Amino acid sequence: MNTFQQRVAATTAYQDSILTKCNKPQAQGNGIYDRFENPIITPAHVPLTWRYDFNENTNPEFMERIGVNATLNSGAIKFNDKYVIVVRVEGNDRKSYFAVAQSDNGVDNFTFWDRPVTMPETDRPDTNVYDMRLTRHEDGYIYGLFCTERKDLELLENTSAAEAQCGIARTKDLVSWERLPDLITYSGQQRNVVLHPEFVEGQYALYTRPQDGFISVGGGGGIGWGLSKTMENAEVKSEVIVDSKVYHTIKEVKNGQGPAPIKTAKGWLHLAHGVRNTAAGLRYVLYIFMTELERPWVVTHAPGGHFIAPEGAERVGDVSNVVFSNGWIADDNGDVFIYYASSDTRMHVATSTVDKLIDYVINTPEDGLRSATSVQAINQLIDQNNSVR
Ligand code: M1P
Repeated sequence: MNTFQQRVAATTAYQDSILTKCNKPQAQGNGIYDRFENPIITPAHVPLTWRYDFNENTNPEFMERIGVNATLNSGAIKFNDKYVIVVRVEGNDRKSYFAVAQSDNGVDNFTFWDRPVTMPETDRPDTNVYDMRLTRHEDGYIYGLFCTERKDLELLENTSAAEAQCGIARTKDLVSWERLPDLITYSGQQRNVVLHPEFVEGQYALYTRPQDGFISVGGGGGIGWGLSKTMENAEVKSEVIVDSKVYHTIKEVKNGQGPAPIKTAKGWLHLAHGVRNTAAGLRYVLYIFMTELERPWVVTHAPGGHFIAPEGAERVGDVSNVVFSNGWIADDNGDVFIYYASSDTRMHVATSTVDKLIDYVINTPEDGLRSATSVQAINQLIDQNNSVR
């Protein structure tokens, strides 16, 4: 075999070994959810035909031509009985694009569909698109809401000045996407916008994240809520804050809605990310809360602290000390698959059930916001335990 043939064989065999690897729950969980041993999607999962020129004449060394830097923040949906995620694939050129991958069991053997998503543009082309939230809406469409980033043209001399807004597309098959105009709000910028799956007061309902700048949410922030008469020209005229950022909590600096909430008998279950600052930079963790069924903008339960924080190898990557989720799937039998990215680098899954998550939101003490109240909560638990032991 010549170099080309050897490299094709070795590269293909390596990828096959990754694509067919089984995934098992980690040995010791916390009873709330199970983490899994292996990431579910990494750059090595991306099809070789997207990365390599397989023509021996033009690529005799079988060199990678188009590299993948990271596979992260993925939307998720059950589609044709498969666990389907719409992955944010980030190339070596720092541009992200969407690509669909599917698995039979939701925890391993994810394989990408034939091609990445061709996302139509508006008349203001996107520089970068990322972090799609999928919502199967009761109007019959699957919506993908994502961040569209463009250069801030008012600050041309600052090469980092950018503008984030909410891009909107819809589909029925996850292959052909109809791009709709970007969401209009009256906040400076938007990221982490999510469509609620049901009409509320006869209108489309959106979770927003108003922010003053591209990175900083400024003085306001929090997970917002607003209504729009249409998605063809979506406009949220006023936003109320559902869940604020709070001093000395896991969401002191900013927060954002994760995927669309899951409807349960007790209320809407929400997964979100909270951000705080540290000497080592921002730390992103996931948390859960519940809102009223009839008024999804009213919080009923807010367990204190994080639900999932970066652990072990998850702590290191392109943007270290980050976990981020914009996709989860609730099966009809109550199983829940939580898809999360670690350190803006690779995708993982954790599994739980709707019942466990309801138990968690109802029975985890709220953040009392002071060290003394944390100790009170522990003492109350010890007292309860002493009475039953
Ligand atoms: O780098 C961590 C995350 O930062 C942003 O999230 P947020 O807007 O809440 O700060 C996003 O760019 C997200 O993609 C990224 O994972």
